[in-house]
Amino acid sequence: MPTETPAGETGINDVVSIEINGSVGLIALDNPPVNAASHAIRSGLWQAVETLQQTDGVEVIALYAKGRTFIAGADIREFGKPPLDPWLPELCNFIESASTPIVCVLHGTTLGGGLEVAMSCHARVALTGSKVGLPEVTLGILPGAGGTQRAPRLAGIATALDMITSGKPMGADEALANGLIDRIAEGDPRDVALSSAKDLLAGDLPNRKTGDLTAEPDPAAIEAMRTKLAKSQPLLFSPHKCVDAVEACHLPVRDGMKEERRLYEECMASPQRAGLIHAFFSERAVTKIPEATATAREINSVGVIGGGTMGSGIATAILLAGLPVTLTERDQDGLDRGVATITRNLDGAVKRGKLSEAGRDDILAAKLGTSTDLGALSDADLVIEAVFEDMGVKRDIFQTLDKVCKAGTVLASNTSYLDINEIAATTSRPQDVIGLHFFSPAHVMRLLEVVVADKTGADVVATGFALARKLKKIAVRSGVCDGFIGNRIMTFYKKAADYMMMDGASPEQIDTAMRDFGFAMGPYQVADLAGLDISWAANKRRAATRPAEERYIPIADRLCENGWFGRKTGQGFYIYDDQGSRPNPEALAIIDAEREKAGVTPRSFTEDEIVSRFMTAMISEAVRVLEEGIALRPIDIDAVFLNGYGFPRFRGGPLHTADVIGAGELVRRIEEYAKEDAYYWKVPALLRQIAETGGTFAEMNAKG
Ligand code: 3H9
Repeated sequence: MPTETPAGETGINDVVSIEINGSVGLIALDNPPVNAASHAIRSGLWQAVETLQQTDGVEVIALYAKGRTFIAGADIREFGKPPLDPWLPELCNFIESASTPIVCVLHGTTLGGGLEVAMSCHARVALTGSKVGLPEVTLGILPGAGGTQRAPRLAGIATALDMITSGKPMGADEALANGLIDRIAEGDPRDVALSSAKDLLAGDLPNRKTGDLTAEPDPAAIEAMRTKLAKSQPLLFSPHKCVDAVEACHLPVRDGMKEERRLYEECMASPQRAGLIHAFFSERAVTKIPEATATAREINSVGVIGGGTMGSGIATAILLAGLPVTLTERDQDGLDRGVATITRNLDGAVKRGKLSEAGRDDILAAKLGTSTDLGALSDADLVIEAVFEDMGVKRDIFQTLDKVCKAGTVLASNTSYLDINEIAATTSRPQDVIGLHFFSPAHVMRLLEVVVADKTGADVVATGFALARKLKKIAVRSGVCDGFIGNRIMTFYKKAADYMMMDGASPEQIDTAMRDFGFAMGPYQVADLAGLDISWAANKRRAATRPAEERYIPIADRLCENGWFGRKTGQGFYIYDDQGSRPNPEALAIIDAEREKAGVTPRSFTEDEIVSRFMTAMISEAVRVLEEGIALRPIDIDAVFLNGYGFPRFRGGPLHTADVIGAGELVRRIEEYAKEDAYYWKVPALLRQIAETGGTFAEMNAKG
């Protein structure tokens, strides 16, 4: 049914319109925010091509999109729902077989199904600065609308394999060099569509059906990719299927697409697909917070207090985002160390191609200031304190900041555990005080916990989220508790690991089991990396309030008493030297001695039991964090673990995993484990309720 559209355009439906301009039939797509190929886009586009093909005088069709991008992919929100005709593969084949030549104009990010539509057109023009890619693999699937068949025909098998198995987009220049597009142009999508259509008609642009081309056979590239993936991604499902699909490109295009469809369906049915798509939406949903409508304060200058690893990493992240930073330390030595760390971090960014040498020199010369006086921060819009975890020291700093900073400065603490309410109460402006908890290395890790205290102003919360956007980080809102969302849950599940270690599992066995589950590192590798002295300090702080019923495992403390703090001292649970790392026999001897002292007869653990206890502990504390309102929704917890704790992305996060295991099974496990330790293993009320009502955490997410 045609709808109202701007002059000259006829609406095919709400999101697709056509316009006749001489011999050119223009098709415009308008489906904000990213022109996803929804059912309306697919059916509208089909109808638009059909209409224009049958329109007298139209000799060429040009397809473009309005808004910020050409089609950024199939509409992921439709996945899992009953498919509605026309399917994207059919639409692509229909476009390719059109009797009237079709050119498309790409701008923004033409991804997945968007690039598949483009590759089905007879010519492609991309606007300067645009990107193209086939990121399906990051969602646990493969390009399912001919992408695995047409990309190798245009770009060659080796390039197609790289782009499809990595999911990484490429710039227009690279796409042109690889043959994925035919031209780069400047201008407005509609204007370029019009001029490109005329060029296609005049023979100034190639007019080809991609499916008619053949891809040069390259069995070596296929084998090399299989070998690489077997090593680098042994746990993932879809990258391997991507290779199988590309291998079918020697078949006629329609036959190859049948094989592609079969493999696509296998990926769609895989639980990894559900986990990866959950991860994608979680990372976007976390920005939906109660303070989202408040206006963020403007941040043009930042002060960072503390030049240790954390403070220097935070300063680096902010400098890389283009903001000036004043770093303060207690003395010149501290400042020198901080500047040296920042310089090393920036050198690393240059090496990784994230920054030019001139850019680094400019940052060091013009953007980074230093001082040993907190008074130097009087004019900063935001100050982030990153000194060691001592409430007394933090109080002194915030009292001074209260005196020296201008009105309206956002005063943030990077504390990992301490009470932001208590810190805020030391100032006369608690509304300006917030927790900004970065993860080390702060210029690399994507997570930022924005910790909202009782009196934090809504605009200050919005400022934390705006800062995260500027730093390209994922901000998650957390309430105040010991350790906030992430460290609180980690402290709890780390105990489950320690109990298994005490009862008979070795640290290496536990680490291996969790790596096989998909974690980047096991808990003892993480502890060694973070520094055992850090948790030792926290253990001492908590000792006075530790309930008598709690089973306490002092093994890591014993290691620290020997001066073994993990990686930084060359040994902890593992030994670190030129040959890499290996289990520390002296740590194993300490474990044996502690077992004997406690009268524990070690027993054996299977990998399944280790994973089960570890994950059940993680999930039960995650549910308590949710019950107490520390996290807004299950997805906030999932986003924290995916981005700050190396949680396997294909498993979607702890509470997505809880849905996979099932609340009933989790309750059963906790009750079983509680027979040995009823203090540690308790069923959270919310988990029991979900188990009894047959609900899921996904339903809680959907309610928001
Ligand atoms: C595919 O194509 C399969 C085919 O091969 C086969 C089919 C048979 N669908 O990221 P942003 C939403 S699979 C639905 O914040 P940015 C997103 O949730 C697809 N919704 O913006 C958010 O919504 P909200 C392959 C989508 O500018 C809003 O758009 N394509 C989709 O930072 C803005 O997103 C991909 O994997 C979608 N496809 O980044 C591309 N994409 O405002 C996935 C986005 O309600 N998308 N939304 O939270 C991206 O990588 C980024 O969104 C993009 C824009 C780079 C496009």
